[in-house]
Amino acid sequence: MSLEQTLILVKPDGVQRGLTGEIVTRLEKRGLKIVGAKLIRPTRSIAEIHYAEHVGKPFYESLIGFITSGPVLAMVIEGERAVSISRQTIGSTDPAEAAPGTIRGDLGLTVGRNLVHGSDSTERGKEEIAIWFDQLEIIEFEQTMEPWIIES
Ligand code: D4T
Repeated sequence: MSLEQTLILVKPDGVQRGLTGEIVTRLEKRGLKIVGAKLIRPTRSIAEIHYAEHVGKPFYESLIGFITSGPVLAMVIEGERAVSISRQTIGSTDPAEAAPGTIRGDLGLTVGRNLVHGSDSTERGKEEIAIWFDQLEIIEFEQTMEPWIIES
């Protein structure tokens, strides 16, 4: 068992296109559990902290402009190997290269409008959750269906 938490953001394009439900559904159907969720209009300051690793890259300014352009649905998602499983469900960074069946492969076209963010490691997941959520906003609870998803 490797129970993990990861940060998922439905980016402004996903919210504006009315795809939040579709994206949440795909993650939930995979067996992942939402333990925190809120709609936020990101400030430049939170965007700069979140995307600090990309400072200086050619796409940095457009990335910051995009993520602050409208509300995002921020979620803490928990489950068995939640980091890698959610990234697999999300698909490759560039939707043009993302496999059909993934969120980006089915719903996206270009890298600058790739709909959703997912932490890329468990360590990074912890850091990103701390950027976007207070501990009190994360609710630990059991779903009775869990034995039907995860073999103990
Ligand atoms: P996020 O962080 O949004 O889940 O994306 P990834 O983890 O899949 O990819 P990333 O960190 O390499 O890129 C962060 C973010 O920048 C956008 N981007 C990326 C862009 O607009 N142009 C580019 O050339 C690249 C590489 C898309 C995702």
